[in-house]
Amino acid sequence: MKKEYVISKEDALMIVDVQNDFLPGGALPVPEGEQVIPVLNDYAKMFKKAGAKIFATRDWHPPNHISFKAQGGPWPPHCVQQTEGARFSPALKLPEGTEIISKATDPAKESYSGFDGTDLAAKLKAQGVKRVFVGGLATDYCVLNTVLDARKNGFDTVLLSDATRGINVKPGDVNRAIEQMTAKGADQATLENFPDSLETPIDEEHAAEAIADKPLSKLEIKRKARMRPRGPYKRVRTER
Ligand code: VGL
Ligand code: ZN
Repeated sequence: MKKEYVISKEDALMIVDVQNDFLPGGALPVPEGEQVIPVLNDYAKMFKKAGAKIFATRDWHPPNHISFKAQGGPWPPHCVQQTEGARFSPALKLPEGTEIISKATDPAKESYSGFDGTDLAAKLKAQGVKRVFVGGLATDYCVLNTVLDARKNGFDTVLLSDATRGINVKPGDVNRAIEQMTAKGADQATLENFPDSLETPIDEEHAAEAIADKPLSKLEIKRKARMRPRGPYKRVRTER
């Protein structure tokens, strides 16, 4: 039977690192990373409507961060504080009241998790949050470690698997990350597991299609729209 989640004030949405450098044209692009944006916009709208908390984490490195190749780390320089690459994607619609959590700000320390070196756990607990839903970039680094830390901090945790993409430095990394999260008790969900999302009204542009093609559900119509080679996320980073 399909699981159905009902969002309440005791839930939080965690949007992990949807920053220009992790998107096409960025310094460390995650394959298909742009595909998470319209899905996360739907989740954000849904969580906002339900009165749930919304957090957006960002990788926020100093220019000499230990994870950069010049310092002997594995990554090209990315998400350097105050740069265009560190900004959230302009296509990401963060609802009013979204709390921003900056992480990995210490030059000498890598922190993939949004909980590591931040007050995220304290904030969630102070606000009575019991369950967190996590999506964003990248599945095999910051999403993985944020989910594992959410479990360590005692939160019920759900990976939004349609709203995350990974790097796969080694083939299979993403699958192994999902196995690790599942082994620690994280559940997995997609938009189909949120009955509320099906009530999202379709827009004018796609109304004709809805009538012409009756067997498609509203959710499927939205999905089809996302597959087209155009849309708000096509504009990401074209300014370069
Ligand atoms: C990340 C690699 C390096 C992430 C951050 O956000 O998943 N990955 N820094
Ligand atoms: Zn980083």
